[in-house]
Amino acid sequence: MNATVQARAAAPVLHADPFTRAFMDDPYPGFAAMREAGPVLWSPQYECYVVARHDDVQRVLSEWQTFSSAAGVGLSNFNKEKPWRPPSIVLEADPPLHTRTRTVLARTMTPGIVKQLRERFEREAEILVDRILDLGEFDGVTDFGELYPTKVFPDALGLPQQGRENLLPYGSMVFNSFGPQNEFTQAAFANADAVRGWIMANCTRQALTKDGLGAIIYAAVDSGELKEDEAGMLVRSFLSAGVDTTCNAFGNLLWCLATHPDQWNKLREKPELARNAFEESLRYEGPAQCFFRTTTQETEIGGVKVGADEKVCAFMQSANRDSRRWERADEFDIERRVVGHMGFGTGIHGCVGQPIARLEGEAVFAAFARKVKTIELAGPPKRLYNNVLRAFSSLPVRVTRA
Ligand code: OVM
Repeated sequence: MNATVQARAAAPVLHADPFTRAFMDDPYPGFAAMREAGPVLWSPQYECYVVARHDDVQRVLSEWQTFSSAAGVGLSNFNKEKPWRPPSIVLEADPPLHTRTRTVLARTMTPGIVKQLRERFEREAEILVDRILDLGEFDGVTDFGELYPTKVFPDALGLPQQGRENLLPYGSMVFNSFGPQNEFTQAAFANADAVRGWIMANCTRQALTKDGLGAIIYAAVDSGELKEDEAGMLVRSFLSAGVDTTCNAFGNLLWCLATHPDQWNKLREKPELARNAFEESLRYEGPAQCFFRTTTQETEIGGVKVGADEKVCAFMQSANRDSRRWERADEFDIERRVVGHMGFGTGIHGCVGQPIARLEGEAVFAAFARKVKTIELAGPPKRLYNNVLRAFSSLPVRVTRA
């Protein structure tokens, strides 16, 4: 037995398959079993390690020197397999490349820019909430969760109107591709060429308005920080990470409110809790379940040896429910002190878009809290199956006006 095989054999075995409908229907017992089995598990099925406890997830996502992103943050190891698209120059990169590209992205989401966007975002939130109140009974995914981020975010970026229906299918391709090649990946890639074609065509300088966040990225070309094609790749990152995630987060929080009347009443009484309610929903029912890293050298996790060039899957949503870290981990509590959740990841790759995601969440759910009196499910929700995103495909909801 060589050292790698020996190390693999020393970790407890993960028998469950997290990338199945049965697991996704209710992942929490599966996550609890992973956390109980040990600090790090070995999945013989996927030939990867798995961490599911809060502290280990936090460490794997923080120690970028040992747990690299440059070989991909999905199951596929780019050292061994060709990626399906040119790797992201921020997500699928380590310093120093990552530092340079992230600096430019962060510049598009400063407090000053968020402040400028707020008025528009709040106006659109009012329109959205008025529309669902007019409907009375509506679908929390297609009439609510998907509508807002697919408008305000591309508007802010400076993307043309034509073809925006490609944004969600592209997000589905990107996030499914982080998992194994299975039925979900296959379905997501059904119309891949057309979707990818539109995305790439609309990442160019000419496609974007002169006054949006996209233009700020292209300004970094003019100042010599980026090459022209790198700016296009960073716009691609916005389109990959910025739409599907927020849409699903909105659906998930709506479901939380419809099924936790005590929390809904608290929010209705205090609409200023909207920002923390959104944050708590990212802990309790976050849209991003896991990301992978690749070991750059031999290391150990909780005393278990892990070899070099091994894939490690960090289950952020399990960390978010770890009772080692959270009191009443399985309770949805919008007044909880929720800092330290892994819904945005953590470390140098922690979500760069979180100021905009929070702005969207706060704007929509503050308007919701002010204008809505009652909320309840109007039928059984249906799950959307995606290797990495936790989401509903349909969420029948009934609301009445305050
Ligand atoms: C990117 C990208 C894609 C998906 C997610 C993400 C969570 C980034 O293309 O850079 O961050």
